[in-house]
Amino acid sequence: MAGEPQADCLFCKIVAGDVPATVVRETPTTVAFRDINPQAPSHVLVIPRVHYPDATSLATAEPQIAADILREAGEVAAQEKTEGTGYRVVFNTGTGAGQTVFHAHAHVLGGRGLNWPPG
Ligand code: DGP
Repeated sequence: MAGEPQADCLFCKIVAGDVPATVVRETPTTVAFRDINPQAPSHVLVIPRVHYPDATSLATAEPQIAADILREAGEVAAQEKTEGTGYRVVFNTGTGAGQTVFHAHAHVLGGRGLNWPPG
């Protein structure tokens, strides 16, 4: 059923506590944890507890939880003290855009100057 945990999903396992992660914030609908391969001094992933394969499918089915992800991205940035340098929220969507884990997630990057356009 839509939103249900998927047995073969890494991020569902992190939500369940079956795979360890360095969790920095939790809410009833979201979990935020440090990326295993950080691309900036602060690199945190914010994910919904429910399983949708990407941000667009999450926003279509559960718009309030998609909004929760964006609000939490800002809370993470504040907690990580990246306001001074700014921060970036990224939703890689599709393999061509670099998505490798097909459970919706926001990358929250900060702690250094961030170039535009990204690679
Ligand atoms: P993306 O490429 O946009 O699908 O981002 C997936 C991110 O997930 C990538 O930056 C690396 C991160 N990642 C992959 N496996 C693990 C893991 O086991 N633990 C943590 N904390 N992050 C992971």
